[in-house]
Amino acid sequence: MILSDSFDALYADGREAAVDPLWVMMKQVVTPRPSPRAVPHLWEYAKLRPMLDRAAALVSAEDAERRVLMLTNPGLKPPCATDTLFAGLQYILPGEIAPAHRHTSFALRMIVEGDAAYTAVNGEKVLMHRGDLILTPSWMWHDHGNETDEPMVWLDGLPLPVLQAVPVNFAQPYGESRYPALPAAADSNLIYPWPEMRARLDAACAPYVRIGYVQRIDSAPISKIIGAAAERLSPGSEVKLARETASTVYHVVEGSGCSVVDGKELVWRRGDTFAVPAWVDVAHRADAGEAAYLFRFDDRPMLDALGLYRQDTTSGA
Ligand code: 1HN
Repeated sequence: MILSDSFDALYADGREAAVDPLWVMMKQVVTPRPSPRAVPHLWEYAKLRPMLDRAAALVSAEDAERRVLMLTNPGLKPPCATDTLFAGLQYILPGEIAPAHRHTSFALRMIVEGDAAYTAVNGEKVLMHRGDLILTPSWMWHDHGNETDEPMVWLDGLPLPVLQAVPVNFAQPYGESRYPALPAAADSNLIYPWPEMRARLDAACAPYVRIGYVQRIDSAPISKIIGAAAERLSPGSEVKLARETASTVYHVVEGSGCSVVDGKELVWRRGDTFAVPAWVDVAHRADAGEAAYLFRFDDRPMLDALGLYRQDTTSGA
């Protein structure tokens, strides 16, 4: 028996035995409210766009495998745009190929700039246009290529931070740069063209409307982890959203305005991307003059499946 014990002695012996006292960190382990490490943050496209060209001068899409500038949340480390979501801007020049591979992670892409470069997913060659949403389901071979004469930029969204924590993500290269593919059918389940979604948003006669993306074939969620939606704000309109345990990455497809996220004002325009951490107050306002269209992806399907999704119904509209 130890005659004169002390906290320090116990903690030191504990460390050697690979144990630690919970009571000194109980409040950090279970906080009174969700405590994301992500902070509200805006990435301005005008600042990032020249860096994509600089990256392209330094590394080819082939050598990079994926030439992506990660949007790293200032409260976190790469590859985190929020606590659970990865976001990155991918760049592909005319004539380039980002070689075929597959991984366990689901990925989505929102096209930011360019016209008709392709992603081939599991044998379907999908041509991409501004504002289109493209899905890459888990474990499907995919390569990207640009047979046009202008560069293409898109926003990649993956649940990488979750898959690192679990950890279940792994990837395989395909033996050749391209996986054999034929042109995708017009009603492919992998592409959700912007004009269709925009028309649906415009048809809803409300100052603020949000429409979720679901799979074309059976209206199933686009993935079990990540959800996506598009929002429209009429010119000059405002909306206050309920706090939720999901975190979100927003991308400005058209228009300009500002969002107040956890008290921080983010002034955005077309091409910008911003992070909304879990459980913060969010309000959007579109500038007068033209409607604003926002694309968003979040981790709500995963939280729903785990029984962890909550909204603060006392906040928001
Ligand atoms: C990936 O495979 C792609 O296939 C994009 O285009 C972004 C970020 C992290 C890990 C894999 C792609 C990625 C990625």
